[in-house]
Amino acid sequence: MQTSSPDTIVAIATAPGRGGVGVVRLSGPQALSIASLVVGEQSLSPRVAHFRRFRDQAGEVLDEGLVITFPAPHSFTGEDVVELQGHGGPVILDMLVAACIAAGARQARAGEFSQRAFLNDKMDLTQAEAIADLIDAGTSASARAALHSLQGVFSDEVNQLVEALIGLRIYVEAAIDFPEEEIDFLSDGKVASDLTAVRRQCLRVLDEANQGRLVREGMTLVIAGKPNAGKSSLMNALAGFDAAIVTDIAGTTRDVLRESIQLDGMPLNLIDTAGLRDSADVVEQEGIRRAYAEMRKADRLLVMVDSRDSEGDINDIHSLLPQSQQQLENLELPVTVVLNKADLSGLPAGQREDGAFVISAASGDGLEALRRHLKDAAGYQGEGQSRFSARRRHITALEQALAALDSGERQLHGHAAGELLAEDLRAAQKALEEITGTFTADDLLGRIFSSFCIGK
Ligand SMILES: Nc1nc2c(ncn2[C@@H]2O[C@H](COP(=O)(O)OP(=O)(O)OP(=O)(O)O)[C@@H](O)[C@H]2O)c(=O)[nH]1
Ligand SMILES: [Mg+2]
Repeated sequence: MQTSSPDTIVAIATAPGRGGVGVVRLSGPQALSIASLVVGEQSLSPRVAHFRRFRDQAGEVLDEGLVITFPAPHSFTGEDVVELQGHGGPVILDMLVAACIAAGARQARAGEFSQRAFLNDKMDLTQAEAIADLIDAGTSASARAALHSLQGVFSDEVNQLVEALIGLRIYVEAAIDFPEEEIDFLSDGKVASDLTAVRRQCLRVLDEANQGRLVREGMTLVIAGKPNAGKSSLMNALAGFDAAIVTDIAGTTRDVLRESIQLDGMPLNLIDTAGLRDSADVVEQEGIRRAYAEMRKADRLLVMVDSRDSEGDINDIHSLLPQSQQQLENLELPVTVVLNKADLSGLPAGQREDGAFVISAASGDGLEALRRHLKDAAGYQGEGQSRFSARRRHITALEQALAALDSGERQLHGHAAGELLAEDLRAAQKALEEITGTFTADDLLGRIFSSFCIGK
C-alpha cells in the first residue's frame, strides 16, 4: 500500500451550481505550500479556521473565505489536505481551482480523494463505496443503510467471517502437515461444526447484504403487453400521478417511460413501454424494439393482458407477447402476469390460483395485492431490515464464498480430502477479501472509484 502520492490534487468539493459556500479541496504533499501561496501566509495552525483573502499567481484577490489545513495523517485522505471555503459561485470556484493548478496542483479525477483515503488505509473499500452511496441515496432508508456501511457495520461482518475462516484454515492446514493424523483431525467433528457455523454466518450476511442492495437499487420492473391493455394506466396508478399519456387509441405509448417510486422504502423503477404488435409504422417499430431492449435489462417483467381476452396459458408468456420468442431467447426473467380491467370483465380482483393478478388500473382494485407481491418477489423484508448498504459486486463475492464453502463441505464429508478443503477455504477467504478491498485487482478499483463524482 502506498503511503504518499507523488502529486497534489485539487477539485471543487461542493455540488456544482450556486450556493452560499463553495469548498475547494487540495490533497497531497504540496497542499500546504500551495495553500500558503494562495492565502499569502506560511504557517497556518492545523485544523483552525482562518479568515483570509484568496489570490491568484499575479496577486489579484479572487475571493475571501476560510482556509483550514489538515496535515497528514489526520485528514480524510491521510495526506496533507487543505480546504478553501469561499463563496459558492461556479466561476469563483473555477478561478480558485485554476490558481491552485497554476501553483502546482493537478485537477483530481472522479473519486480520487476517496481512492487515496482507501490506499492510505483510512477506510476499506466498502466504506469508500458507502460514501458514494450516501451521497447518491434516494430514500432515507438507503441513506441510513449507507451511513452504517460507512461506519463499518458491513466491513465488521465480513471481517468476522474472514477471522473465522482463518481459524479454520489454520486447523485444517495443520492437519495436512501431519498426514498420519489427517483423517483423525478432519473427522474429530470440530472442522465439520466450524465449517457449518461459518457457512451459516455467510448465508446470514448474504441475506442482509441482499436487503442492503434492494434498499439502494430497488427493482427495475418493465411493464409490457399488447396495445391498450392498460400498461400506462397501471404506471400512473402506481406512480400516483399522470406520468404517461393514456388514450383508447392502440399504440399510444411509443417511447420508453420511466418513473421511480417507493414501496415501503424499496425503490421500484417502473418502465412503461410501447404496446407490442406487428406494426408498419416505423416510429412504433422503434418503440417496440426499445421495449424489448428494456426487458433484457430488467429485474422482472410485468406482462399485462386485458382480462377480457385472457384465454391463453398465462404460463406461456410468449403467447401473450408478440415476437417475444426470438427477442427474449435464453433470457431467464421472472415474470408477473397481470390481468387488467377487472371492472369490465367482472373477474374478482386479487391473485388467482395460477399466480396471475387480476386488477383494475382504473378503479385501483387489486393494486395493493400487486404491490405486496412485488415487494415479496424482490425478497424485500421491509424498512428497517437493512442494517447496511451493499452493491451487486458484494453479493457476487458473498455468493462465491458460499459456493466455495459448500464445495468444502462436500470435500470434507464425501472424501475427507484435506487438501481440497483447504483450497476451498482459501478461495472463500479471497472472495470475502475482495469485498473490503484487502485483496482487489487494480482494474476493479479503477472502475469503482471512477464511478464516484469529482471532488469526492
Ligand atoms: N375500464 C377500464 N379501462 C381501463 C383500465 N385500464 C386502462 N383502461 C383504458 O384502456 C385504454 C388503454 O389504456 P392505456 O393505459 O393507454 O393502455 P396501454 O397498454 O398503455 O396502451 P398502449 O400505450 O397503446 O400500448 C384507455 O382508454 C384506458 O382508460 C381499467 O382497469 N378499466
Ligand atoms: Mg401506453
